[in-house]
Amino acid sequence: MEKVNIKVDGMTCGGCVSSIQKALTARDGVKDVAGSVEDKTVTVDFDPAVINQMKLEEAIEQAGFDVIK
Ligand code: 9UX
Repeated sequence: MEKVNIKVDGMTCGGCVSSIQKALTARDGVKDVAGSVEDKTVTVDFDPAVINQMKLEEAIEQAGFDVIK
């Protein structure tokens, strides 16, 4: 398993965090997702043999949020 912190813009309440968690955990290879509105960060535990950071970021953007590069 590998862990990444992804900076995300547009999360303004806990519901946003839930949406992102739902969008990411629906993907194969994603084990755990934690988000912080205060830190504008999403922490993802994933299996790098199955999914990569670029795909995680795509899923966040498809859920309607902006990834800060
Ligand atoms: Mo809160 Mo986020 O009402 O998409 S859920 S701002």
